[in-house]
Amino acid sequence: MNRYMSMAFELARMTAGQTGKNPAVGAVIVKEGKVIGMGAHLGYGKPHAERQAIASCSESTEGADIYVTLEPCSHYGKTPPCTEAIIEVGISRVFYAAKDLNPKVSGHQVLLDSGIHVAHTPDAIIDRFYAPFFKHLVSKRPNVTLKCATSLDGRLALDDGTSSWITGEAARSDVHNERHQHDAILVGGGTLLHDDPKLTARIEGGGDSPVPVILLGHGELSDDQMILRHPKRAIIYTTNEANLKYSENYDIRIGEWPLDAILEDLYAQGISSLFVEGGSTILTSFIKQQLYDRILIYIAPKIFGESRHTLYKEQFSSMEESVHLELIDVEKLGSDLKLTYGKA
Ligand code: AOF
Ligand code: ZN
Repeated sequence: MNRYMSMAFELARMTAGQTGKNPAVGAVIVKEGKVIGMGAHLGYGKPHAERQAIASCSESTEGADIYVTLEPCSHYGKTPPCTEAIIEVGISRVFYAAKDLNPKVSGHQVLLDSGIHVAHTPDAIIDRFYAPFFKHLVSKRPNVTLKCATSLDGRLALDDGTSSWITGEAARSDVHNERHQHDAILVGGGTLLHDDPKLTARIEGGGDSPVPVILLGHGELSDDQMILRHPKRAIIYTTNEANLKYSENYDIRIGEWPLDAILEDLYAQGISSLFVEGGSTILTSFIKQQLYDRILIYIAPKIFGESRHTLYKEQFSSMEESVHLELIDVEKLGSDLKLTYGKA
């Protein structure tokens, strides 16, 4: 990868997880071998990377080159087209790495038509970085990551339900990093009422906590739930109208909501990535309905023995029917393992 593109990519990577439905993008402006500006898209609805980079320049951009990780946009969305800004300030060459598959975007052609030199310089690592963005753009639902921590024998808890502190410090801080990278975090009513989780992202220097989403079923909220103190307003799907008394604190959505309708509803609210933390009833439903993109399993070096609390709560009558996954990554975190799977 060209070193200016690599610098732009670093800017994009640093802002991953804070741009919501939008992709994280970085841009670097170079003139006569000198970096004269740089910028990143810092949040949903905020100026795009190219405009940030242009605004940061203290000298003329006339005749300069711009390196952008994604094809510049050419449409009026929440912000005006980047192509207009690039043309206006006299940039003469544009290098971009990933093609924007958003059908509204045809920046390459627009720039060419205005006489600018445009080069698409694809890079496998940058394409992989944008794959989740293009996935939800097409599926119109958030990318779903299922997460669970298990014992070596695949149990989520002891038979009596004890499940705290399964994995060690390194695995737990990795989970907080994953939370930070997702727009929303989902748990079932059982987990909420039994464990009273905070559902925040606690990483060094703070962290951007995901919106809590609770599939409460017929359960009833109380006045002392931890999520009351969550920095973001939780969305609660429930069949129990008694929960309407918490409408000031939460976004209460009454009714029988099938999972796919919930995902559509969340996407319509700007949520493009969802981190599902269980419990096992919830994990089972997502797996059974094939509504996931990745499964993260953190395995502790412990044996829980006989326990009802398994990752998948149903039985299969044949090997073919069982859930088949593809192993994507293996990481050692302290004494624990982090396994990342996709659909086979
Ligand atoms: C760019 N540079 O930094 C980003 C781009 O609603 P808007 O105006 O923010 O537009 C969002 C779309 O723009 C998004 O779906 C994607 O196609 C593109 N994102 N484009 O030129 C950027 N973030
Ligand atoms: Zn743009």
